[in-house]
Amino acid sequence: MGQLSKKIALITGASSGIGRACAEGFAREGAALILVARRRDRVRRLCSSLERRHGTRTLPLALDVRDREAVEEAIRSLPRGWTGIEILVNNAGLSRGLEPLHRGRPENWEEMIDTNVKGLLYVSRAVLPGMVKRRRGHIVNLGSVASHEVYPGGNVYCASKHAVDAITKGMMMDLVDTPIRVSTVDPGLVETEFSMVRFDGDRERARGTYKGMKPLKGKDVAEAILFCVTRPPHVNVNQLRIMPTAQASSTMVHRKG
Ligand code: NDP
Ligand code: 8X3
Repeated sequence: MGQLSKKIALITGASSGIGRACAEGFAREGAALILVARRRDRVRRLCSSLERRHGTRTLPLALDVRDREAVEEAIRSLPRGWTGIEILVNNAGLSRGLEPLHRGRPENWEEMIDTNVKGLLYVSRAVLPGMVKRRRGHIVNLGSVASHEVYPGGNVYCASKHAVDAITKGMMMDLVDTPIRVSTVDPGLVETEFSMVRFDGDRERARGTYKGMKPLKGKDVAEAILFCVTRPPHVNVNQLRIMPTAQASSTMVHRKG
């Protein structure tokens, strides 16, 4: 029996990186998983693989979290046996570009704000009423070191993660008279597809982000998230910051060579 035995968890951004590692970790602990991302094939393959390897009960959900109506409809029409979501991991997110604001692309700003801020709000708004009604639930938001610091070129991405921090704190206040818990897990550099997305598929530039240092892996962050959701009901981990040992802040990273 795992620590999350039969609990239903919905993880957004499960097709890659931290979300995918979370799905693996939650599956090992016996959770039933609703896995959300836009890349339908990846999510389906992951679900089949978790079912085969861990006997996990899974529901793949191809969904763009920026589409408010689609999010509402998907949560409203969850099949029988999937409606009692106990854990929501708001992980879907991305950065686009690293230009100074005066050279930035407004369509990149929109994509980051629509995904990292509005997408998180839409999914939370759709899932939370059920949690409040059942008086059970835990929401884990993926923040970042960028929720607390700003770095050159990080302008709008950092603003979106500062917003995640404010929303998390607001949720804690709004839910303080319920048993529902809210946490934010805020990593430093994690080697995922994040930098490939930020630099529009430029592999060399993406690799440069982690050059000469050992970044976190998705699994390291997934373990931190698992820690949050496996505490006793009276314990809420408000915020968990996790960095590579070679990173002291957004801008201070020790690199060899
Ligand atoms: P990845 O690029 O590896 O994964 C991002 C995930 O988000 C993918 O599964 C992607 O799936 C999904 N996603 C993106 N946009 C949408 C959307 N509109 N609707 C649904 N799903 C979407 O990056 P990470 O795993 O690193 O990022 C996960 C989270 O962690 C993000 O919120 C990021 O800001 C945060 N973070 C990352 C850090 C890092 O250094 N990597 C550090 C700190 C925080 P698909 O494309 O299939 O939709
Ligand atoms: C992602 C890590 O340092 O690029 O949130 O902001 S960083």
